[in-house]
Amino acid sequence: MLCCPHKDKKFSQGDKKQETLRFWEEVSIMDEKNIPIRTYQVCNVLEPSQNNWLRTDWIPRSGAQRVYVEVKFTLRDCNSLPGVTGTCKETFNLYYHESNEDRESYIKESSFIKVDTVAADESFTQVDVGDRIMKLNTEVRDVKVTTKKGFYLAFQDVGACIALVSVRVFYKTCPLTIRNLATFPDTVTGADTSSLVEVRGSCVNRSEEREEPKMYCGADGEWLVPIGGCFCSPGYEERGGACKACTAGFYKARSVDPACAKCPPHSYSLRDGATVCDCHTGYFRADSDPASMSCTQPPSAPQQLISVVNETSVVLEWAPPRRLGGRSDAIYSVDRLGENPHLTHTRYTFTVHARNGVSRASGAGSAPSVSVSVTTNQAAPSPVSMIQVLDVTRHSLLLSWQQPDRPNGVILEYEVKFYEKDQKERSYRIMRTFSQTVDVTGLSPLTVYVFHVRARTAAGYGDFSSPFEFSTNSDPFPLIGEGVNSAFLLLRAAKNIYITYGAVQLIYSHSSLLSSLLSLLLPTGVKIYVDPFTYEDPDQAIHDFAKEIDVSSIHIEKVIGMGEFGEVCSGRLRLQGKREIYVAIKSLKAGYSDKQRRDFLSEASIMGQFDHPNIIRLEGVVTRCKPLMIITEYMENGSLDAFLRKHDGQFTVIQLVGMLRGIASGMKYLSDMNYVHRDLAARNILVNSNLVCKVSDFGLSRVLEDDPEAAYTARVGHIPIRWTAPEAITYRKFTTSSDVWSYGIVMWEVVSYGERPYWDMNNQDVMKAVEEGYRLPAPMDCPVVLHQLMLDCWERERAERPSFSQILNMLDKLIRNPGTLRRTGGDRYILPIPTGTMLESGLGSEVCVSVVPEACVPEWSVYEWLQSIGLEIYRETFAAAGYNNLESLLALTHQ
Ligand code: ACK
Repeated sequence: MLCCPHKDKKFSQGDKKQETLRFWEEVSIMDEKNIPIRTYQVCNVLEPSQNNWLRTDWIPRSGAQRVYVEVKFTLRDCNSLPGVTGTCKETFNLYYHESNEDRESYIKESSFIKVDTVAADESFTQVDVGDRIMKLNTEVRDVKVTTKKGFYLAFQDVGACIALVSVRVFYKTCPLTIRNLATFPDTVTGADTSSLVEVRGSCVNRSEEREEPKMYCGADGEWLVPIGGCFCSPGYEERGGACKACTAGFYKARSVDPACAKCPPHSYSLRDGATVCDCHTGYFRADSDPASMSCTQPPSAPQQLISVVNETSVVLEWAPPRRLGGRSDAIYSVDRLGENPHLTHTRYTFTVHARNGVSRASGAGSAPSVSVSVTTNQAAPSPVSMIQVLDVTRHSLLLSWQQPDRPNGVILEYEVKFYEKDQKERSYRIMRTFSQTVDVTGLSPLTVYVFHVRARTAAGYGDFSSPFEFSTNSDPFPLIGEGVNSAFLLLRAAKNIYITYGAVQLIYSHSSLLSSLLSLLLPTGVKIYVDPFTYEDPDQAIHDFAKEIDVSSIHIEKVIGMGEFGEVCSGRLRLQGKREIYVAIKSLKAGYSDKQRRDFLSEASIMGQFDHPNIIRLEGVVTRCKPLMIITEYMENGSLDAFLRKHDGQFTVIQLVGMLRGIASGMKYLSDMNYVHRDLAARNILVNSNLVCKVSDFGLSRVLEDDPEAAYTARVGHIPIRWTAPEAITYRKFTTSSDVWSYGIVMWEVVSYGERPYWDMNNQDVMKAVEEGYRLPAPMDCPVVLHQLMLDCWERERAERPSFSQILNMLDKLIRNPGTLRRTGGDRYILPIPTGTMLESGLGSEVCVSVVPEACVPEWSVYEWLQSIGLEIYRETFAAAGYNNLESLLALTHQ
């Protein structure tokens, strides 16, 4: 604590001489330990228009981009100075001037740029050395210095009574660190308070790159978002952040192996750093054996070889060797001594050898073997050369064939072997017949079967014919009825073509049929969103869901922004018999295509189905004259992200939670309607003058991806990576649960007052980091419970994320018990990043990356289908009635 810097020269009580400092002066004083220190003081409080400057020497910036200036000073309270009127001030100004020169003797005041006006937290009223009444103030300001080699600081006094005690100028770095076996150097932070410096790490000694190691150095000197890393090289393992050699008796073969392992049986390592263990004498390792496998031996000879002669064929049988050598890959080879196998009365000697994977490595000459001699008798018939089909039905094939060219005796019977082509020979059937035809029955309709035929004489079976393929006929088409039947036919079509995105999407059908289908299945009172793209005629959808407004009742006032299709204006709407209201008017710019018209109006068809205080309300549309317009309620504070940035730090936590509650309530309503938003982000939330937040933007992006055509062409969809759940990015699984993920990101945006999620990281790194388990840290002053709720929304498994109804309950509870919002996490923290597989790639762009839509939609279970239409409670009922797949639903009757 400093003692009394103003002692010598300031006003002191009872001192009538009023000795005053005219300019900044260097004054020696004693600190509280009576050690002399130097201060700069000024105190011209009686004279108006003071402008006294004090400047530092040139300060080299040494690579820093943002410097911090910590000023310690004392300041006299004007009220405590007798006789002082309006001239006395209680602040001073801090300035800086960037320069390459360290010898500028005179710098014009006007070339200094103001950093801030600095006021004291504590001023003092009396000089009383003994009581230590004077208070030392410490204020820190930061300033971006990027243009020159160094800078000067200056202090401008405009009539205060101040003593500058110390000025400390510093910059921040993220300190040298090792993460995931990569070293990251001491790194100077970026120029702006929200900028991140991307730093590549280098693998520590004896390690190699797993994936390029990277981290970001945050403005406050903290390392953020480690990605990638290194593995210890073969022969080394991680110990205490370094790679240490495996000790004798241990080895590590691959860098991906987590640690050194004990040598496997029958092997050893004598030196440190072994990548593989050597085999004991008499034991071997095959080239393809992994280093983790025991060393093994070749097998002994096969045992108990016996032969069974069937006219001209011989069946040999033997038992495995007594010693398999510790392996399971024994193979046998048979050598034959003697000519022409199909001749009668020939003597042969067969030798069976046993080998395994280390037979070659063992260097032993011939493989251990066992032999047997046999004599054959008569030649078998030659193969049947052609099979024909005489008749086909849905379940049978009538086949015929010719006798073999060389029967070599009287044919006793034919054997027909056949199987479904798809099944290959995994399961086959055999039929025997004396004639040259067979009626094969019990077959499945519209299935390809493969047939082989062989003949048998007294000499045994000949070889099978080559394969012949024949297909059965298809089932006839089911009857198409009226009413209920057509609804189920549509259900079948829907299953085959496209069921997706939370509603049954029936393509090429009229929505009234959809309604009839749903009315059969839905309990009354459940309202389900109908996708306007299921309408054959898009104008029909607009007329079903939106009111046509006469253009004369709209009064456009000014342009407030640009939308996807053209300008967004504000204005007034006066409908007959109603009071005038403020509205937002989106218009479709001239020269649009049919498709653009349809896409533009689809937003109104979607919005028109919703009626909720947290969903932007559609007033109506203008489609009968040009330009086409969509009229919605007016939201005075515009979009939420810009609004929060403009009012950084100005709301209470309860106000922020109130906004989040509104958004959650709107999203619960949408999810109850089975509508999946897919682009939930603060930029798509609008705020009115009462701070009520409403979900908006039911526009184009979904339409593109939902387009059934798009699924079958290489059409490219746009996904806002930072807001989108991993499963929606990787395989387009957009569900209410992926909306919940986005909601978690919106929470983060709100609590951080519109900060960009994942700051200025690129999309590819965001995907990788999220995939590796990284989650956004709690924003400054974020209540722990809110961050926990965000983390719950970002569960990798979508089934584990909360529902909007649970989120809403949670927020209501927090609002009722604001005490729970008081605990904040303090410092930011980084979640550990588990190692795992990485996303292969992503194409980076500012907000969106392009993905090629999937070519087909996975088949749904009955449960998934029920879930998609909000009727999962009937799961048991359906299952109990035996409806286990969508196909089985086709058999449902109205009764
Ligand atoms: O952030 P903003 O002011 O809020 O800029 C965008 C712009 O139009 C383009 O979308 C604003 N906007 C859109 N709809 C409305 C509305 N219903 N009320 C007020 N502003 C709106 C949005």
